[in-house]
Amino acid sequence: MSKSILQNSQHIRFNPLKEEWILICPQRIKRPWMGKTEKEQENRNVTANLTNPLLPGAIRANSQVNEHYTSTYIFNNDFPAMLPFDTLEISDGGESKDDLFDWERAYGECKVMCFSPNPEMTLALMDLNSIENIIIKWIDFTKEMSPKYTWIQIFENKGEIMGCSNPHPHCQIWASSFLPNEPRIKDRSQRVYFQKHKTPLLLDYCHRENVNKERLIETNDSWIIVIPFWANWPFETMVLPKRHILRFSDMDGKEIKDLADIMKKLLIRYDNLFQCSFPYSMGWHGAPTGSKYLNENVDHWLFHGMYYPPLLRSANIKKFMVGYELLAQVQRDLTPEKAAEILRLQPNEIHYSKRNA
Ligand code: H2U
Repeated sequence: MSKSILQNSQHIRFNPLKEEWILICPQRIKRPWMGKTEKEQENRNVTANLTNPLLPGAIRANSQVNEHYTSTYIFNNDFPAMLPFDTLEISDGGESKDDLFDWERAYGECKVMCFSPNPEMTLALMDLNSIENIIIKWIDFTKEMSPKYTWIQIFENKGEIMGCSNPHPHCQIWASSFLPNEPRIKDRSQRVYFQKHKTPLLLDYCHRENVNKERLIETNDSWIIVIPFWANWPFETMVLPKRHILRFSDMDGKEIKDLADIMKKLLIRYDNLFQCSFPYSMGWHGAPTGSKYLNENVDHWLFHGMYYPPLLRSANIKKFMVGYELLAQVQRDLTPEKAAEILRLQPNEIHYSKRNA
């Protein structure tokens, strides 16, 4: 691979996981920006805001009252994106297999999980035991739901810029009877790679990135974090296990502790980068579940996490996925290697807000 071409000249790169190409144009980063800037910092001070429905004891939109929780708290989303299974009996079953108008009902369960009773807390500022506790809840929850659902998507939208409706620290869990697009494509690409190489695509990728180090941000005994070679978003990262873990449920105690540690380090680097509470969407992907996938060989899968932050040049200039991205394919100007270099320069232990404490 010519390092010089990849850093200095226009080229396209292939994402083998999603079977798509990305255009990289490093010289465009120098172009002047007179477009939209975001407002500096969202106001995280929501403690006194009694209308916050995620607070302990708060009354939610459907008039239910939250428990007076002291660590994490899970409740059913009052505006679920999917139909509960018990509506199956009363449904007309009316699905269609028409080639042009194909559709079926969307069954599933949607939950909201508060990370902390403190509305100003973020994962970057949380102590390691609390992060570990969140990971354990994610594991317990996926174990409980996986016999019933094909896909369990845990995701966190952080920051107004990412469409998050409430700054109170929380994530969502959407369990569905169907396999959504992203994991459906990843299932196919990893299966094809496994058939050809007899090893999992992402485990091979993890080992190559761990040796190469150019895109490596963090590493510990159990995990690495890289900016993928094919990353779409400027500071997008991927969390990969060093061992062949298929799903959340495969992690041992040491891997859980190491995951909490590496997540916190990444999030401190993110916040330090533009000295703001860094916005992102993040989530986890492992082998699909439900009776079909739990009973078949899914060794082509590797459990992994993704962070998609929208910011590009500063706390108030974001990357837009518009014209060429919508009509042709994603393009980026900051190379993944340069973005990794910039993130590695940030401290990963001390959060900028604690520097003078
Ligand atoms: P986001 O901030 O990522 O949108 O997640 C908050 C979720 O919380 C959202 O899906 C739910 C919304 O439907 N919610 C309730 O279920 N009840 C409420 O009273 C407020 C918000």
